[in-house]
Amino acid sequence: MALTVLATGDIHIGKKSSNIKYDAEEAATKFTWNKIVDYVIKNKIDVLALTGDIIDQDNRYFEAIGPLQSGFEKLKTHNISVYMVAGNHDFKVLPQLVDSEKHSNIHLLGANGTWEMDMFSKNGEKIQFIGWSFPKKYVSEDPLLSLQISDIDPNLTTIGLLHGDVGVANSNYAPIDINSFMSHPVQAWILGHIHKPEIINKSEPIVYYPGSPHALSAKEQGLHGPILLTINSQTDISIEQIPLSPVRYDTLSIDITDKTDEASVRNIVSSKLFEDAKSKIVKLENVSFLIYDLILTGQHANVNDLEFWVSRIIDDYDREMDETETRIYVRKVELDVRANVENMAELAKESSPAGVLAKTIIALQQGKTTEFADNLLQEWKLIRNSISQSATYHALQTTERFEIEENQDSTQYLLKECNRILTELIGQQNQ
Ligand SMILES: [Mn+2]
Repeated sequence: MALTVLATGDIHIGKKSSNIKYDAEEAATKFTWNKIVDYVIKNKIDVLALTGDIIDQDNRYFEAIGPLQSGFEKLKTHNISVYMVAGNHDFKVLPQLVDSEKHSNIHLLGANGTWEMDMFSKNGEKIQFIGWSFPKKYVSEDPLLSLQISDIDPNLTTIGLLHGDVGVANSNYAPIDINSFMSHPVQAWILGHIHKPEIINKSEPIVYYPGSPHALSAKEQGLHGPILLTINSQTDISIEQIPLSPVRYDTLSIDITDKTDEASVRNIVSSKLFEDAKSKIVKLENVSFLIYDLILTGQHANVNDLEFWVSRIIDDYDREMDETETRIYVRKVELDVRANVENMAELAKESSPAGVLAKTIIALQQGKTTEFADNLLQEWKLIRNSISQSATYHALQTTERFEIEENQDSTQYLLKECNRILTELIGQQNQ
């Protein structure tokens, strides 16, 4: 008989998803924690594995511990084991909770930053869980460098639980060298810290970020949910993502070329949104809120009108899918429209503002530049540097996947803005 492990991390119980229009219980991450517990019980899963940042010790701590403890109790009643490690957000509180609980089914591995192994066995089948927990908020050494457990049996399945930052050498959140995973007798590494689900290595060993099971903001797009490991043998482990997040964020691009009045813009937006949601319907069973960022592309003659129409889409669009009772609405609309100019090259010869813009657009599209663009980029760099060095942002200087936009992004941004302003200029001329 195969053993089953449901694995997840970064639940951040105590937090809520942003941009939820309604006062709904589904917005809170404790809702998803309860769903995970129910899923494990209903499907008779053998082990729940948690990879850290389960609760947020700085954020509504007292709101978080109640649901966590009652979940643990429910799991104990059903004789389900929990193996977990602490992350940078719960390094202090998780060991305290487990200690005071004295639940024989709950195992916190590697407290104080020391690797630890604990054996799970059921009907003669065994899994060795190894893990390392954050001992403090910031850790700048690779935890895998200190991994040495002498009593691992290489003939049994071993699963490693770890919270940290794979491939970010200067991270303050446990930088992990991807090559270090290979040099240990571990068949599957399940990680925490990164909220986007990501397969780092498919096999030998499996290295996997399940991601946050509950999408917290528009930065966490697409499908979210825990992963289910089915361990048929030491060399045969299958993985499946279980979409449990009640909130889903997505981005959709819509071409609005030739849609010159408000009604036709609304119609195309409305039908494309619904079409996209329909195409995901099998994945929407547990999704209560599907929240879109729209990007409108194509050619348009009047940005001012378009901006106004778009603001009404954000306010008004709200639709429920009958099949899944999913509410669909729009969080944000970005305009990425090109000016409706018949001959750009001809316009670029003019010395008028429209001509300068046209010349710059052509140059940027060809990977070149103009004096106008150079001056703007120079100015942008000065402002960016003064902002990033400002004392206000010193506290934010972490490596938690925080990167300042580089040149390519600034060129793209400039191109977009040139198109936008040119569209507006041309629109005014035509009025
Ligand atoms: Mn973390």
